[in-house]
Amino acid sequence: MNSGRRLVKKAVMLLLSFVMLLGTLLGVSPAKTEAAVANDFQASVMGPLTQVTDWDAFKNQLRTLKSNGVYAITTDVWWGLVESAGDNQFDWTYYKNYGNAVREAGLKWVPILSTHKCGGNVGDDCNIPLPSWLWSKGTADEMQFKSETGYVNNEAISPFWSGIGTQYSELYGSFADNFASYKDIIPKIYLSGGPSGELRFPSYYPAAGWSYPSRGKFQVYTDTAKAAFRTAMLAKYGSLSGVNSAWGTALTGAEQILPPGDGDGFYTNGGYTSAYGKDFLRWYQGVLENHLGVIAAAAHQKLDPVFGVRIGAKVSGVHWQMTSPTMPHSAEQAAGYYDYNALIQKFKDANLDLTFTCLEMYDNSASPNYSAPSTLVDTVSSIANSKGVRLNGENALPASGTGAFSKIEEKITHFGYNGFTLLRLANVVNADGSVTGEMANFKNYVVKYAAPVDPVHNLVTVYYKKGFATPYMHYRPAGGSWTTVPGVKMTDAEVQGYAKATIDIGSATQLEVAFNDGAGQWDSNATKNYFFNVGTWTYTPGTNGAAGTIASGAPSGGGTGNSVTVYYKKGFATPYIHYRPAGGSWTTAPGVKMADAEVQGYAKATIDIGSATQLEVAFNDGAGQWDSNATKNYFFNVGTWTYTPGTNGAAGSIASGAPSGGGTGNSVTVYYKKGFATPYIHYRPAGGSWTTVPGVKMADAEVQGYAKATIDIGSATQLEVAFNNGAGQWDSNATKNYFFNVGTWTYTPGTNGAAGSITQGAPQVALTDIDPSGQAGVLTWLAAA
Ligand SMILES: [Ca+2]
Repeated sequence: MNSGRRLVKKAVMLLLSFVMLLGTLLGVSPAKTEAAVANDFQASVMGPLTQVTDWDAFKNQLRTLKSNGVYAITTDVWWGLVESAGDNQFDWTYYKNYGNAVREAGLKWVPILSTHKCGGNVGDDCNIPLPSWLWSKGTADEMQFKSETGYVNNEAISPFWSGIGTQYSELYGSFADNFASYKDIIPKIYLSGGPSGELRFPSYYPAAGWSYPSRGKFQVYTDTAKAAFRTAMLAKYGSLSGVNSAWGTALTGAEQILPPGDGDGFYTNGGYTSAYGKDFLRWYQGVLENHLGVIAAAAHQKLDPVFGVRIGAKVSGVHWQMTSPTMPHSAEQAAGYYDYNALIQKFKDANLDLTFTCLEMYDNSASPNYSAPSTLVDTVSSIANSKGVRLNGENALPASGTGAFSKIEEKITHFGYNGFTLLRLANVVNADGSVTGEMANFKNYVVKYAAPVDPVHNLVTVYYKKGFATPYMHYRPAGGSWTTVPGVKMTDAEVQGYAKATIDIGSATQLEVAFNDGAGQWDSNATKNYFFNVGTWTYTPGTNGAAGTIASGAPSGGGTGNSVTVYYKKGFATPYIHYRPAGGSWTTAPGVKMADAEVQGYAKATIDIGSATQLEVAFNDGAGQWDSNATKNYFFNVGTWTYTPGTNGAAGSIASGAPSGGGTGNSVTVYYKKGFATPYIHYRPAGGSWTTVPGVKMADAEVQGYAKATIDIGSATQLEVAFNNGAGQWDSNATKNYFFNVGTWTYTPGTNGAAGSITQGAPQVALTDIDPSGQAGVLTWLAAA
């Protein structure tokens, strides 16, 4: 017995050393010479499973997370809540309230698109089944799991049901449609791959009679599942005789190709080491791999164009029975984990991040648990490192004390984790918003590794309807200090009859205002201050000293009118757009200079045409040279368009939408925090050719203090970059290139030649300080005031 255990352990060690050796030989492993997390590491916390009812108390808890350095809260977005009324009848109200609360607290929000049931598993304190209408879409045999002992489980839809891709795709698509305006707070999205949100079979379900540390049950005993196994084996070996020959069996009919009839015996009689056993276990895991491919494809199609963030899925840490002398790895195998190398390769192929759990646990290899979670975390993390799969960690059970948290620290630093998500909010924050005794451990062992996040810049824009001819705004961020009376003079707005100011209130969430004329006369007889939440508002004074009123949004005729965005493919190096709204007045020639677009090689302008429905345009170079020999004006409907000039004075062409960056391939957007005043990006798609030094000059981003480039890398999945100033000076003493996966990233140079850091997503500045004319933004005005 003992020697058997040692052998298994030895085999695991050998596998480990082999994986590490392989990584070293191939030079692909980000294995660290010194222990370190990844440079974009962030610490997050899981939200409660139960629904929030007291939003103010919840926001208090979130602010406590924020003030303790936590980056994001992860939230199960329950399918059974949002699509319960009927197929494609979505109600996202609750989660919009949730996103608003997260935004107000200054945190990021990581939604988990939870296509599994809430309730029935370890730690579940909720009961949200899947939408009931779902079960009429197919038969129970297709849609549910059935175990060795005949237990039917509906925690998640069986991967064998052919309708799963459609339903998931509809859910993902509706989420994207409804949460596009929350893009600024969503740095990552998780998919649920099965029960408890994990890519696995429901093999260890208490309601089915399972208790720790028993191995669990195989789950492929519906007719649909058995038929799939039969079909796969006949396809693999060509015929029944081929199957018999491979397995050393004498089956007389294909219907005899079956999953193990006696799960315990499959192990105790050694069947799991037979050709049949290996084929079965490989196929069983393959069902999960295929499922992961289906949901990843749907998610990338629906979510990538809207959010452009990393998508992740979760593998369960099935750590018991690993070293059992009679049933080694039987619990993992019933869950669907037979070959972690192949499983993690599927994450790589599907372009998904991997979340793995039980980072807080210690090995306890004694009978009857045969539990080796720490060894398991090492195995899975090493494989992910060697493949370049990004890792996020979780604890399996509520973490308590320095033992658990220091174990987490050991794992995240040894394997360069990109994130850690603590289970769960109540573990570190009390209901009243105060911290629990575990918060200090969480900070000391985990949060302290988080990459610094740029300070929050909440912006409030106030339009003031005149009223005072030269209005002043005396203000303070809620809880902050007042300006000196009379405050700041408001500037004339782009809408006739209004003045306007945009105020950066930092991490505050409200602006308190008293309006005056700069000469001692106050609004509403000086009896009232006004409060504005983050966002854009229009204030109309009352008459005869009465209190004024506040409406949401810009005044009509301003930002709420019809809008046309035109991308101009250069063409003229500094193009101008001379225009009028259909039926309206022309700009004075040459019109407005177009700003550089976020896509290389394009300029861009967004024009408010009020209630008009078309924009008429003539392009020119600002110096008397007109497009298409000045023979033609162009008409753009409301929306976004890309204009490409003709050659030799011929008329240009108009395509719907923004430019793709020059192709239909994968796209990487990099924000560069200045740093070099005029940064250049020298790059190549992974495995491809470098640009000619110094590379491409980065355009100013729509966010103050940043430059930006969007690069099409075709079918490559990574962009390799070296930054420089276009004049021979390179970032980080020219010692380091940077790698960016598909998506949007923000790069911050290091100081004194040190390497820079990369964080996911656009910079954390609200995007309202955009100025399409390319002139100074409102923040500049603030600085001058
Ligand atoms: Ca649907």
